[in-house]
Amino acid sequence: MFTKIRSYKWVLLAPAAAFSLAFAGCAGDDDDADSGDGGISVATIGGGSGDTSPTKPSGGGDAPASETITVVMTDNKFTPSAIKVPVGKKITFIAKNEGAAVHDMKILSKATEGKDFMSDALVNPETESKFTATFNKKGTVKFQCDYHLPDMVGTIEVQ
Ligand SMILES: [Cu+2]
Repeated sequence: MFTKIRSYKWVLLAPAAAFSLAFAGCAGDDDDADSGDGGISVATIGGGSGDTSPTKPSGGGDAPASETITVVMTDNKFTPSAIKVPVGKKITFIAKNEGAAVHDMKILSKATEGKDFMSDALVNPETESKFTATFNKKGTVKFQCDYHLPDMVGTIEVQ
């Protein structure tokens, strides 16, 4: 019984020893004692297992499901006035009034999306209005403030 266990251990160890000897023989003619064992395979294994951790932070949860775009309204313009959005993605617009006058933000999307998306009809100074829009057709859609045409306009490029 005892001898069986010992011989079994040797069976396990023997191939490893043979491999490292063979590897040492290939690696160098003179200093195989140093380079033969020399952490090459160990380093590779360590690096491999380390690769799994960076994927977790970049996974980023539910952020890709929707996008929030803040549009600042002053007297009398939108910032930004040229917006790009991905097609089919739910966009939350925050129309933020940082001007002294009343503004609104109306997206003229009725022709392509079946309806216009818009903020509250009256967005008072120092307030904001939040609304959502999903654009299912690629192209360029205009938006405007109904009170300050033709100055206060912008475009949304759906791509
Ligand atoms: Cu306005």
